[in-house]
Amino acid sequence: MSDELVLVERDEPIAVVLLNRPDALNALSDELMGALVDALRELDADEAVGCIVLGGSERAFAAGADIGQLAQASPVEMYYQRRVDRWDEIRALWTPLVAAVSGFCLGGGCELAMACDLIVASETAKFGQPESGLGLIPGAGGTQRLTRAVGKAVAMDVILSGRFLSADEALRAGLVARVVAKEAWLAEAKHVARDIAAKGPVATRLAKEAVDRAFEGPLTLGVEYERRLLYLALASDDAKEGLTAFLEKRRPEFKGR
Ligand code: CO8
Repeated sequence: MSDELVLVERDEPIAVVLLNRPDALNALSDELMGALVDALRELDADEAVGCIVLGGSERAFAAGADIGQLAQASPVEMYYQRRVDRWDEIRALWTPLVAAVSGFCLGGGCELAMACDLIVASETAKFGQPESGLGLIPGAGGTQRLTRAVGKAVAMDVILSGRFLSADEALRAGLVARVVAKEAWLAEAKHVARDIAAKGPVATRLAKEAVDRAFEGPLTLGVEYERRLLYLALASDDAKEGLTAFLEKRRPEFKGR
């Protein structure tokens, strides 16, 4: 068993990043988050990687922030060191990110999955924001992203009562994109990632940016923003190749340009 906190496997055009703190159900210590952000940044800079899968183990995607570290944390230090700000770097990645969730996906773990672009879940997955049981509230986007994903009623229930959502409930509520049999959680996420990576890289990156806009600001501005990104996509070599390949009845060869 490796003692690396994060395991990275390149299988181009995708890469798989697995959280690896099995003894603590992948609790997101500062060290683990640092290693994760470094690994993701490196993969994001690699043009050969068209989509990244982020997963944990079969038992747990991640059971939240490291409670031992949180109990020792000085709020003022956390504020000045901008400890939670590094989570924003995950949202700033260009490369599409698929969360592969099996087992516990709680607190900061649920927030990490929601920071990805979409979630593929095992039927065993349990989603929750149990911070209220610790006398805390979510702090890495949970109150905002969960509410936008599932609406106020379910978000209030989950965040205030600490109730876990089953994979099927999460699917019905709109939190996850696909639920699969327990042995298929990682294989299906890789399959989705390969589908994404086979598309035009400029297009998938711009589309991700445009969809994210749906969660910020008014609809008219989002639609205007999308239109400008479409013009940018149209100017790419990938779009010329994709359109020409369709007309010539052949498979496109995208270059990410
Ligand atoms: N932090 C540290 N260690 C943990 C955590 C955690 N979040 N979760 C589990 N562990 C450890 C346990 O202490 C235990 O260690 P040991 O074997 O040494 O005693 C080991 O993992 C296995 O856990 P359990 O024995 O408890 O396993 P069970 O199957 O009985 O229970 C549960 C599994 C239900 C997941 C249970 O472990 C649990 O309730 N964990 C805590 C869940 C939780 O409250 N998460 C929220 C944490 S707070 C948070 O995420 C705030 C985020 C704020 C933003 C980020 C700021 C940096």
